[in-house]
Amino acid sequence: MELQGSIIIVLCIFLYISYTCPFAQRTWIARNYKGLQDKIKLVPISVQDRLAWYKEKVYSANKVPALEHNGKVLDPAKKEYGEQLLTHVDTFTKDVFTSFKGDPVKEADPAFDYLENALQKFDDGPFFLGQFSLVDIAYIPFVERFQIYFHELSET
Ligand SMILES: N[C@@H](CCC(=O)N[C@@H](CS)C(=O)NCC(=O)O)C(=O)O
Repeated sequence: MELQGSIIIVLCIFLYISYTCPFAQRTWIARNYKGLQDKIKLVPISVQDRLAWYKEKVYSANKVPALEHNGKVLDPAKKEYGEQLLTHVDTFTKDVFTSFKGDPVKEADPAFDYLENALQKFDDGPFFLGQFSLVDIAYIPFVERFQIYFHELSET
């Protein structure tokens, strides 16, 4: 086989599980159901006897399951919180638009407090989930327009 000049891309995806963990078993079933046994390698670990490298290098919450994709760990806590924030986006925009009919500065306050609070949750970057994600894309087109509206309101 002639490999010279070719680019070989090796995908390394590892699913860390514990055989006794029901949360991990869900992901294991999903991987098998999707026929991804060759692409996602199982790494069974013992929850009772976790090694220090797991917490340090893989998942700081020190729980299973965890999915590592090319050296990057997909954090289940971020996934869950991201889904929560995506579910909330319509409530946020509705609450702010509704506040325009009354006293916007006062009535929109809780809606923005929710976002302020969400932005404190992960500290590995300035975005909702730390690093840039779909959640930022969902919110920012509205937030930047609301910012202009409230800025103009504060000038009148
Ligand atoms: N969905 C949750 C729960 C996972 C979970 O609680 N796994 C248990 C095993 S079934 C675990 O790793 N426990 C270890 C610990 O809490 O220290 C997560 O991924 O954060």
